[in-house]
Amino acid sequence: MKSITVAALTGFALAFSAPGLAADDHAGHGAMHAASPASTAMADGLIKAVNKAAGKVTISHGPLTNLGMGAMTMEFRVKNAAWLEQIKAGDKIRFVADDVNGVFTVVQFEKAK
Ligand SMILES: [Cu+2]
Repeated sequence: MKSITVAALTGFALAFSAPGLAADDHAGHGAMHAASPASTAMADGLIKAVNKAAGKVTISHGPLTNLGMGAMTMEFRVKNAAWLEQIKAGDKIRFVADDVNGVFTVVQFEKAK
């Protein structure tokens, strides 16, 4: 089930990354892992704090190319509050974030080693 979801996301990235990359070509192509749609979709993150009451997680993240964001530490909502039970400060994850109604939200994640 999980691998199916990842495959679907990768397919989504493949379908939409080409025009996006062309439009953003001037904005720092070197920062991206060029020609790798999978790494464009999944960013590296280090969990700094989990706030279950607020349904939010603070992540020190690598570049989020789909959001035009460089590496930084910031708070995200999570799509599924149950995910907050699966992560804790110090965990490394790979994740996809998106702008959901103006709120940066983790929409997919997996534990990283
Ligand atoms: Cu950020």
